[in-house]
Amino acid sequence: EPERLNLAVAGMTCASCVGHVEKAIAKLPGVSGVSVNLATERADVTFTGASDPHSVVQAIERAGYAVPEAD
Ligand code: 9UX
Repeated sequence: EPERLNLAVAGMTCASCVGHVEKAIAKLPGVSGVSVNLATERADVTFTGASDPHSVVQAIERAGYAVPEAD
């Protein structure tokens, strides 16, 4: 059963930023779907047990963006 995660992503200023974040998350093992929205500044991620929320946050940060503390 896939899990879903919806996270705020800070620092995206253009459409290419969206692509960078999506690509970074999609590479993670166990991620079966990712959709990043520039207007809402949120990422929706579908994943299985091979990944976890912390890995997703780390991937976003490695790509040069941030996940606000509250999210
Ligand atoms: Mo979004 Mo960038 O502008 O190098 S991809 S800022």
